[in-house]
Amino acid sequence: MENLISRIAMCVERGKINKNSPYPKDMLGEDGVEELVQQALAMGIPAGKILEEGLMRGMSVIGKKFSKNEVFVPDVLMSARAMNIAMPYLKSAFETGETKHKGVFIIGTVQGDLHDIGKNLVRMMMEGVGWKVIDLGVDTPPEKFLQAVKENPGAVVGMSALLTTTMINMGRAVKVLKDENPNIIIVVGGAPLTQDFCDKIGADKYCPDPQACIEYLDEKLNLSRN
Ligand code: B1M
Repeated sequence: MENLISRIAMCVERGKINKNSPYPKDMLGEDGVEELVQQALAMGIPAGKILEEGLMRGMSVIGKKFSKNEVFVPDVLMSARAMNIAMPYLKSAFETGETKHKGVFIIGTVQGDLHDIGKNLVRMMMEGVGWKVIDLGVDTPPEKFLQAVKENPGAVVGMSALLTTTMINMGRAVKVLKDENPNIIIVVGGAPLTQDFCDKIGADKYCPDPQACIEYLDEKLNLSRN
């Protein structure tokens, strides 16, 4: 079992998407993330373990290498694609089968920012615990968040930012939303954020990971007892 999890981590790190993927060349014809994740689920390995100890561990390794200029943008993109291919399989494993939604959760990566792996994880986990999620994608301008809220009164908004340069756009989006909807709940996340930054831009809660988001909203909206 540990071997399988380590292979998943290695395939994410190397950007090996699936068996048919021609990259990387030295792994031609070998199983990739898509096959290994399905095998792990079939063996009964919990989706959370596959996510944290396999996929996210591989992403963290490539992330550190990227920081040290040991790999380049295309390598990281391949890893991101390898990680994303696993999401639909994990999503169905996380699904609770609950039919009544907890509410509507609108999520997007803020304007100027193209990172979507963290956002996709939050989306998947929120759906898994029963939220109806509207995903606005990446590079989301404040007006797009506003429009989605108009179409879904009472929705909670989640924003993700991975760059110090795009955090400022998160502040703008929060202001636009709160000016028109003072009672709206906005949760924010992404590696460079802090609770202090969240307080400064007037969002409601900084969530370091998807679980924090789930727990905060359960408590705030008294949902865990429903
Ligand atoms: Co980018 N990138 N990147 N990148 N990239 C970082 C973020 C960086 C830290 C790497 C580095 O230099 N050390 C750095 C930012 C530096 C900074 O601002 N301080 C950086 C840079 C500089 C850039 C470019 C500018 C590089 C360039 O072009 N020269 C460029 C910017 C493009 C743009 O957005 N306009 C760029 C591009 C890319 C790729 C396209 C190659 C690719 C993104 C692919 C994709 O997302 N589809 C990429 C990647 C993959 C990374 C790293 C390696 C990994 C990010 C990631 O997906 N992590 C990253 C380095 C690193 O983090 N070590 C890096 C895994 C993911 C699960 O974690 O997103 O943090 P994360 O999400 C977590 C939590 O933060 C939280 O939950 C998740 C699970 O725990 N979370 C939330 C996230 N959002 C949340 C929302 C919530 C709640 C929790 O509520 C709503």
